Amino acid sequence: MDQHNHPNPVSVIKAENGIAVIQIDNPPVNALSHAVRLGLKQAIEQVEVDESIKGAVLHCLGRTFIAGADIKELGKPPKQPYLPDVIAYLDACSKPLVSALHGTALGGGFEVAMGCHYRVALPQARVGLPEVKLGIIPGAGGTQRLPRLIGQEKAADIITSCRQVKMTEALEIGLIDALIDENDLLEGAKSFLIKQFGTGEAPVSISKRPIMETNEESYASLKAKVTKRTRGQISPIKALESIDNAATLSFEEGMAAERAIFLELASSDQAAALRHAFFGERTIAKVPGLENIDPRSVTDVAVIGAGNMGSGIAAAFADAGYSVTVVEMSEAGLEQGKGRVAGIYQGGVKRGKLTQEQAERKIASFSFTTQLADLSRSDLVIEAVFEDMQVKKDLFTNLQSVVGPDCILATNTSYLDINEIASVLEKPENVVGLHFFSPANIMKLLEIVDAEKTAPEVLATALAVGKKLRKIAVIAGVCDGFIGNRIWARNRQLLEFFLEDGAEVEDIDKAMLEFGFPMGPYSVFDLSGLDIAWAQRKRKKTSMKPAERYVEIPDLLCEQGRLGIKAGKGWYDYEDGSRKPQPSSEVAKLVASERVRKGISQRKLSSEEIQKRVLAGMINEGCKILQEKIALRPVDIDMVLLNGYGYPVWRGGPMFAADQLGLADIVRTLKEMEAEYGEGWEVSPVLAACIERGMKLAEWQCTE
Ligand code: T1G
Repeated sequence: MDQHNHPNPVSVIKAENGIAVIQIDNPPVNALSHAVRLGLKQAIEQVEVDESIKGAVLHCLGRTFIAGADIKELGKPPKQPYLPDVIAYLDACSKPLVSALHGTALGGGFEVAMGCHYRVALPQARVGLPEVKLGIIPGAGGTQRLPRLIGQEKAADIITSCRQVKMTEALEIGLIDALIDENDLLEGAKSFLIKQFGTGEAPVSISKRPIMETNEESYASLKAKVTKRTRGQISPIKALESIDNAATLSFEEGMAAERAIFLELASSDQAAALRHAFFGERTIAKVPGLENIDPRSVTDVAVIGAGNMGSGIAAAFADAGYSVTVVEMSEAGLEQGKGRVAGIYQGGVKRGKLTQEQAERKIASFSFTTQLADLSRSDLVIEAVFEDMQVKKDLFTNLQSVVGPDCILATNTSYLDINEIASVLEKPENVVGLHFFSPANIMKLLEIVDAEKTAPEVLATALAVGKKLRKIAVIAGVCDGFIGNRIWARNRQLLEFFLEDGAEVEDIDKAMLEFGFPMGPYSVFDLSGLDIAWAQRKRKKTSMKPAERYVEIPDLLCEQGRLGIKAGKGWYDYEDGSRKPQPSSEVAKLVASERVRKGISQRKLSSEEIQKRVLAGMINEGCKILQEKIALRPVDIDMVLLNGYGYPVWRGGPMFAADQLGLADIVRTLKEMEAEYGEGWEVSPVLAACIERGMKLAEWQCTE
């Protein structure tokens, strides 16, 4: 049901013992829309004037307590009554109020709860203040009340990490007053209030309490860590500033300062980008044409090939509750595979995420086999074997005689043509690409590759599986590199041009770090090893047009054994087993001599120019992907880059940036690039079409 049109989302129900229930019903997540804020204000006024009411429980219908402000309203001019004012009414209520929490009480939802005198919750509930993730700060007292409730350090941890706090911790640190163990939350909350009446103690609202004591030293160290981690993102630092105010200003002054920061951030580019990411994650799951198609049921999953990728995929499925069989063709391979799977969980033990017993139970839950015949009951088989067309075709041919008619055969190939793999099968409609990113049990991104003959039901099943795996699952069409690797390959080419034209390796890395990527690209290449890309380059070179510019430097590096960190040298030097990159004079010399050989006169490139071109290059390739209908919508491309390639989430993704910066500007940069780089760098007609029609790139439909 539409959140805005839901009638009377707030009502006051009178009950026995003088306790009223303020009930909120605003599906799906009881967001604090304008109607809810208005309803809450009126409800409190009613509670205040009705002499038969001695206290009230704030309770929500549906799957959750209030999950926060209505994100769709953020960024638009706020409408009265504003949330901080509504919460001030709760806070000032002369009758005790208890909020009864279930589901997720997040953001403004938890701020409402902190406006009440008490908080009780079901054991499965979670609370948190995730505003920073939306590029804002808690804007309805969160930064002022939370330090009063639990101290500045803990408040800063919760607000800057955006984590959802479980109830055992919430009770321990004082976020809630009691757990309601019985099934009936509402009854439990009423009993709690009656017990409070019995104590005879007057409740003290959080705003009237002094700030809880804070360990100054560890608070300072937390602040330093946050500052380091959030390079480029404004909201976490602003949240810390506001939490600091809680100690130095009065409650009222602190609230005013919080509001000012909140309003400034709510209309910022970063907040718009982060809202785009929030809704984007949800949009990609809505695929036109699949809305009414029931997915097949999937419980038994087999993964063939237990290398790093295969064992990560197997762990991802096991962690999501699937029954998993791991297949290797030889006993020796299987032993190694077992070792890799065990290694994943032992790593969890080392990092304190799992107990030894939990790890052992997990490891014991896998089946291992060398026989394809053991897969007769599989619902989904994913191959993660060697990237070779014939190997994959043979494997799928053998599989089709073993598995049932509805078994989905998925390939994890990164570059091979899935249409060709499917062509050898009797039921090509059962073939789909499931392109995971390494480590597959950790990385959020999953590209679901829709091949020519993939059945809609198979695609719907892949999406449902992606959701259960808690991945960001994006549908892509078949092409070299699908969405992510295709854009990345283009970007890699550009980074090589920068180098050959005059920038140094470390300048390029610095520019990309400043842009917000977690690592410089050349450091990443060294980390992943240069040999895989080398093999691809050799393969691609054969299909390149003669006029296409080709930079030989990476090949020369590989020929000299500079294969990355694992070789102790790559784009950088790594001395004595260290993983810290040191600029390499050998590489600098090699680059310089290539410039001379090709007659390129060196030109310095500023960080700004590097960043501008990288972005324009990604946008252009993204537009070509749209035009070829490889991606369904621009937002799908953004979600790929944000979740698999380290693109800074607070920038929203390249396609989002194109609209933010203006398409005409992007085209200008692209024309310069086309003039310099030539073949392969033609400006996509999608951009010209959008400009001509006066529309945003975000509005581009895959049906165009
Ligand atoms: N506003 C508007 N729509 C929302 C929403 C919200 N806060 N939360 C969810 N939705 C929509 C969502 O788009 C989807 O719609 C549907 O609800 C179900 O969501 C003043 C300013 C609560 C944990 O950041 O984390 O308070 O796609 O698919 O997996 O300080 O939604 O079906 O059309 O995600 O069960 C702070 C955001 C706001 C919480 C449920 N709050 N939401 O997860 O379902 S800022 C948040 C979530 C704030 C104050 C500030 C999750 C969830 P559709 P879903 P789910």
